[in-house]
Amino acid sequence: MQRFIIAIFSLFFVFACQGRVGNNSQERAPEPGNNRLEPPSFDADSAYYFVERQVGFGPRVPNTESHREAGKWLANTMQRFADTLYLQETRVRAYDGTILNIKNIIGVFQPEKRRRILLCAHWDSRPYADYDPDPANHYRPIDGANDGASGVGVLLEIARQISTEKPNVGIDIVFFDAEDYGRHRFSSIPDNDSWALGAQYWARNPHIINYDARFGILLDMVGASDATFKREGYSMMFAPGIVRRVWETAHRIGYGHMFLNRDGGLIIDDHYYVNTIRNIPTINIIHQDNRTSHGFFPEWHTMGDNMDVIDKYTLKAVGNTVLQVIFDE
Ligand code: AHN
Ligand code: ZN
Repeated sequence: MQRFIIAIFSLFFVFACQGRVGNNSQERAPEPGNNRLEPPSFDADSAYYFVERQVGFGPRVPNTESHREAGKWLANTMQRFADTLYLQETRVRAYDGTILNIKNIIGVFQPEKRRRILLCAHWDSRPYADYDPDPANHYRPIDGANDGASGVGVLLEIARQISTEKPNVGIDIVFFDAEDYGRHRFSSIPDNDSWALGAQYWARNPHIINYDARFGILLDMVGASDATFKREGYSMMFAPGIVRRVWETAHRIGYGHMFLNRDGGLIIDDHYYVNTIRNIPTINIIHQDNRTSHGFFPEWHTMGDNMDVIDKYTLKAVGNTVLQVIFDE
């Protein structure tokens, strides 16, 4: 840990504490240039373990002990793999007035590279199972094994892979906090940008001033069995070329049965704010399923979103696709 910089901002309801925690960058060989690289193979057992570890802390709801402990573990784990770790700690105001202590966790790989790709997922889990079939659960927090932990698990495994096998581009992995503190479905309070609070904060206050990337990929609900990914609406609006590239890559390496050439819905998620506030063309790989009323996987926002829904094959399909895309750069 060579450097530690703390900056304190104070906005309306927002304080910030931003720390650069550690730097393991070493001397490097000259830029490899444009040689085609073979991606490493994604280890689905390792990704599954990363999902299981997160869920083991309990629901990762801001302002709880489980959230704090999981946040520490995620930061430590990312620090083992990344060249530089940034922690962005702040307070945001939820739709119901609760002040949430949140932490965005950012791992930077090959910071010297100018061409960069952003990969992201949310690490918090929802405070309420408001779609649970049993009304007694409607105000209980969820494990969020798929909704939250799966995207982070896939990205931690990608982080582990690229710590030793380096692509031609720099990679920034951001774990956003407080994505899932959005308005309870039975609340009378209006929903004004109540989702993706960590992403909204980061988009206005990136870890590096004027941070930019060629494009971004958000992973959300990428671990359930029989997952299908449709072309999400805001991804098509802001980054249609990236959707095409990622879907073509998935088809090329054998996952065409999951990455469907069909249009899905418009989903307000972390990528919406990365696109609209930060102007980085960012897509969302998100499991959409027309067979449910809400359009997501059946256990979405229920107590059933636990380790039982996680399928290593889905983690592997998404992990290998994203690895292939970044190694094709
Ligand atoms: C809305 O339902 C508005 N957005 C869904 C975003 C989300 C929730 N992703 C995971 N959980
Ligand atoms: Zn959710």
